[in-house]
Amino acid sequence: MTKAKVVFASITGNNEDVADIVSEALENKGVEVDTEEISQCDASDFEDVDICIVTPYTYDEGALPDEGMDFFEDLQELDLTGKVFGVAGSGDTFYGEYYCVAVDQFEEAFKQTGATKGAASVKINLAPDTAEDLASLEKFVDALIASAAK
Ligand code: FMN
Repeated sequence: MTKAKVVFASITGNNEDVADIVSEALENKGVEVDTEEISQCDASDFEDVDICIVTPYTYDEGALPDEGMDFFEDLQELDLTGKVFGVAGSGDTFYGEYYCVAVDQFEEAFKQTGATKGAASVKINLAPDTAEDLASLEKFVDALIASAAK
């Protein structure tokens, strides 16, 4: 059975919601999923799964989640060759050029690991509650599953 781990960073709940939507969609498609808050787990947990996902918020003009800094540093040191990764996060378009910068930074960190980008990164404005948001997250999950099956 394909295994996935979804790691979220969230203060006000939007990225936890993104993680829940992604996790549920994966489960509905037969993937075994473990979902955890970023400060409660280790980046090395990704070594035990096929699909590695992070859903981070962005703060203070492009800053990564404070509580996720250790995870972010450790992630870049891993060898995740043969695994598939995806990043989907909520930010706020109000922040202009800093919109969802953490999503781009986690994508760059994953690239250091040798993992394969299984889906285009998804950026959600605030709560993931529009039909468009849900469709893009569904597409994200489908692409990750297809990539993991290759
Ligand atoms: N969103 C961005 O996209 N870029 C930012 O630089 C950014 N800075 C923020 C700074 C502050 C002080 C606050 C309160 C929010 C900021 N945001 C920024 C918006 C949050 O990322 C957005 O509200 C997100 O949905 C929060 O996720 P959460 O509900 O999972 O905590």
